[in-house]
Amino acid sequence: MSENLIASLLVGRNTSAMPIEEYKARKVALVTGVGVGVTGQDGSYLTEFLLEKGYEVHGIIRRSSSFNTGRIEHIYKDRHDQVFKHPPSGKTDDPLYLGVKFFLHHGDLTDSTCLVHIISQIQPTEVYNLAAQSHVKVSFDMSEYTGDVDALGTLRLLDAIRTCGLSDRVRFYQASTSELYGKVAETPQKETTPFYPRSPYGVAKLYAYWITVNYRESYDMFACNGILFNHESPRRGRTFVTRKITRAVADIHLGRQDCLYLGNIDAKRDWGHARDYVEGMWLMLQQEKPVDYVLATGETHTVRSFIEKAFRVTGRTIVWEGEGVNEIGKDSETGKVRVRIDPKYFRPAEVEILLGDPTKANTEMGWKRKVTFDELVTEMVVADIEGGLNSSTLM
Ligand code: NDP
Ligand code: GDR
Repeated sequence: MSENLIASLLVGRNTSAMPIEEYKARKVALVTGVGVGVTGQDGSYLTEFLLEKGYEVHGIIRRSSSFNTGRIEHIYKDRHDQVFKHPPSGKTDDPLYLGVKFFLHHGDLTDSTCLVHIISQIQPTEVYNLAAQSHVKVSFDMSEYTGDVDALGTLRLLDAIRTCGLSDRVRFYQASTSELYGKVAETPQKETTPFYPRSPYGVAKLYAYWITVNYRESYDMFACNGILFNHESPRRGRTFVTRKITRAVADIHLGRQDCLYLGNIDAKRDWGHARDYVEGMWLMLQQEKPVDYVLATGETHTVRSFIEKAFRVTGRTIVWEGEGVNEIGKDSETGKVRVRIDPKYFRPAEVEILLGDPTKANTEMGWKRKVTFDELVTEMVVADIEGGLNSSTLM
């Protein structure tokens, strides 16, 4: 059965008769990884960004027994809600009205059938594959699952586009990562730096990277990889180190916590703000040709220095004593121990340093990060203090 015949048998929008240029002129995005509850950092920022650009946005979410659209609550309105049918201002650019262009679909990257079905229904012009088991430490405990979602999930999505006969009509973005560099071959890392992943997550993402390149070369698809260095925000998942730190600093400030337990505080990362990075994702799909780009700040900082800066936002100075697993961080004024090392957070293999070179993205796409390291840390700490004061569970 030909791909086009399969596509025509599927229930969906009738775009098959539409000339290719007319099809491509539409602005319909499919985003995986918009998340329910407290995940989906990038998906939520990207969805906002695309809605503001006038896109119709479709998000894939997994079924959850505790359904909670926390990250996207402000842009997702129930279809029967009178508010968005008649926005208070009467203007179609009212943020409340934007919700009318945002749709959620239940799906999973482990389920090919549902991916084919969703793509055939919505007939997207751009697909952003952000869904992943994205926690590096967890990938050591759930390596097979991580491979299934992060590696094969990408293959399933690319194949679903082909099965629907849309290879020449869809632009595809793959959320690749600086974890590909792992045990780094050179510093700073750029598009040509060899890969040496150090975790089941990194290895799964390596497959995803290459299958994206392979589909571009084999089927002439507009498919590209964004090799993104760490990016954070107040919406960052709570178990990633930056958010774990800013939440603890806020809770210590509010008298709700005594001490923060961490693993390797000498690891170095190139941390930017997620809002800047989703713009880079979109820019990659607006280029004339599909090309892979590094997005990074070009600065690296230790986890230790993130901790110091975060405490400083609340007026506290941390001084360090001891060595190795016995090292502690004390409040210089009160002498209270605020940071301790817990080896359970060490990884079987660590990525010691990451530092990206974003020159290519800067010169070819005009992309540059806007938010500095200090601004990022401050925004996250302040948001966690405000969230703590409001006892919000959505942050
Ligand atoms: P998050 O972990 O916050 O979000 C990942 C999303 O993927 C969640 O919404 C999760 O849904 C969803 N997901 C997980 N498994 C599946 C599945 N089987 N099917 C469908 N959806 C699934 O990640 P980020 O927003 O931080 O990152 C987005 C992407 O970018 C990820 O692929 C990540 O690996 C990559 N990346 C991130 C970087 C960063 O610094 N943030 C840097 C480089 C790459 P649920 O809520 O149901 O769990
Ligand atoms: P990373 O982010 O592994 O770089 O992956 P994470 O914030 O988890 O770790 C950064 C560094 O901090 C060290 N660390 C700790 N990490 C966590 N999570 N918890 C701790 O208690 C702790 N103590 C020290 C880690 O060892 C590490 O060196 C993120 C994810 O978003 C990936 O999906 C993405 O691909 C990469 O960034 C780029």
